[in-house]
Amino acid sequence: MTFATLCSLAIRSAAAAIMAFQMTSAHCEDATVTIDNFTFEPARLTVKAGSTVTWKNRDDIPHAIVSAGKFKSKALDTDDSYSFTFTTAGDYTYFCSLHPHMTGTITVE
Ligand SMILES: [Cu+2]
Repeated sequence: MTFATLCSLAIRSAAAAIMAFQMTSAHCEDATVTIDNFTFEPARLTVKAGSTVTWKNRDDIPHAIVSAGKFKSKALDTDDSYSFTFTTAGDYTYFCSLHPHMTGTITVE
């Protein structure tokens, strides 16, 4: 095997690695909102259209996520999660139906 062949093989595998990385990052738009101490963290989140946001309850009491007319979870016990896929751009405000002072916003672009 010549040096030139080795070299082109190395370039090809590097290119394959970069492509694999780009394909992986295209799926990295999905995001998680953690619920802890009566707070959505982060309270404001921006994602691309088509992304799935998952809320995970880390509190030891139940919470529920409601965005009027858009989505609604059941009451989430500790370590329960709820996911919603946002297909349309816009601002989605939501709150906890059990503790309405808990609010958050998902911005979809
Ligand atoms: Cu709550």
